[in-house]
Amino acid sequence: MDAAMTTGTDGFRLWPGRLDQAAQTDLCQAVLARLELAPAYRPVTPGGRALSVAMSNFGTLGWVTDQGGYRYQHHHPVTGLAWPDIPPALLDLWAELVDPQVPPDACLVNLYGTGAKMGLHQDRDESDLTIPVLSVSLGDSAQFRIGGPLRTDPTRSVRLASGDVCGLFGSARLAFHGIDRVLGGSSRLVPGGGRINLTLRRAGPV
Ligand code: MD3
Ligand code: FE
Repeated sequence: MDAAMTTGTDGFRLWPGRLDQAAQTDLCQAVLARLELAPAYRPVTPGGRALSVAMSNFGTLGWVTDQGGYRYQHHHPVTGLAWPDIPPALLDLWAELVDPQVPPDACLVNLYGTGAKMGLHQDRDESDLTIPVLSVSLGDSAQFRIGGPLRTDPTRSVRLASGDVCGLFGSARLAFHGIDRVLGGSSRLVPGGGRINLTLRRAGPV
């Protein structure tokens, strides 16, 4: 049993400060280097509205949204290139905290500038919705909201800071969740400020 704390929503696990300062710096560097090859872009919803969050992906599959809908695909929608590899430190984290037998094949990169947020939603575009999701936060802190499997379920708010890792296991996997706001200027990790969230998933069949 490690030091992870379990919170009120069953299956939501938070490891505060799981990455130390050196690990955060190294991971941020690994992410920024890959974004040179797979630039973050502002996706649009199927309804045609631009998200306030900029996105890119690492891994064999990347999550995209456009007027054609939500899906996973092998190529960056702007460059047409394959996504860069998932940083090895993230694969190690998944093996330790989730499952060494079934690795993630998708790492969504969310970049939050001042004023960016993400509305309440479920993640359900993956082929096996019983496989957990693991999320790593870097840079500015965020006010994260998580509820239950119904949009109308009560929600609670959790502060996610740089170096925090959270896991969505069991019933939390289908919980509605979102980012209410980012606390600008709360970290100096990301050059130019802002928040980077890295979400590891198994999107394709096992
Ligand atoms: C709860 N990202 O990319 S990470 C997303 O901070 C997303 O960028 C947020 O929601 C962010 O889909 C939240 C924490 C997280 C990730 C996946 C989840 C919470 C989750 C899946 C199910 C339930
Ligand atoms: Fe999500």
